[in-house]
Amino acid sequence: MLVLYGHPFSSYTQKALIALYENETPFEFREIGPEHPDNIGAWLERWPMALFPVLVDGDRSLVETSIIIEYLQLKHPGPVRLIPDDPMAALDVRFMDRFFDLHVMDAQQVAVASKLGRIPMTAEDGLALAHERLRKAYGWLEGALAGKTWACGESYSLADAAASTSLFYADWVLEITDAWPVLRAYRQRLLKRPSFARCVEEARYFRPFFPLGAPDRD
Ligand SMILES: N[C@@H](CCC(=O)N[C@@H](CS)C(=O)NCC(=O)O)C(=O)O
Repeated sequence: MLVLYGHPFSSYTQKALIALYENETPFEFREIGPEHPDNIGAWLERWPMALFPVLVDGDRSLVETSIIIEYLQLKHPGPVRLIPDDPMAALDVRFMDRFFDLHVMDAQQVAVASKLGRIPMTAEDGLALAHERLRKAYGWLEGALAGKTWACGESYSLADAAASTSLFYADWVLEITDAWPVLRAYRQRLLKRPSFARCVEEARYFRPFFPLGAPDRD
């Protein structure tokens, strides 16, 4: 049985959960939190970098969500293939996955990390920098997503898993208004995808803990 260590409100945990839910892959979820000290010990033993999620498959521990999702497709494939078989199409998917992690998720995390005092920057400066970076990313995505259903065309992929969670929280840091209509509509489509809709529901309880204050919207 696969085991996933993570937290339901964590964006990267949700990215891995999307892949598991898409293919209805059986797994056991072990929540990281003060109520589960055993899980914390087991998680840190497997990944001293202290980041989640971590996927455990027998003797093997996997970290980094993009790698976890690639691994699932190699070792526990299902009907939904999140990385295309065609190598050039796969390259496009991997690029967009990197874009969402590095230019959307990382950007919004600056606002959160500065608010929590985890980086040497005031919360005000952190929010300003996050806004600057997100405006650039939203602007680029507005063109890159034009005419597409999903990040790389008509097939839902790894890139959409990354987009779902990064855009979900980015919108809470800098709202994706009508100034970016293509991106706004894409985020709405992502929210309707059953695998991600399930993640959003499972994490709803934790919203009061969002460090910047969660807005009253999905
Ligand atoms: N690049 C990593 C990022 C993982 C990551 O940043 N996880 C966050 C949660 S979303 C974390 O573990 N943060 C540590 C903490 O909150 O203490 C991945 O793709 O898995």
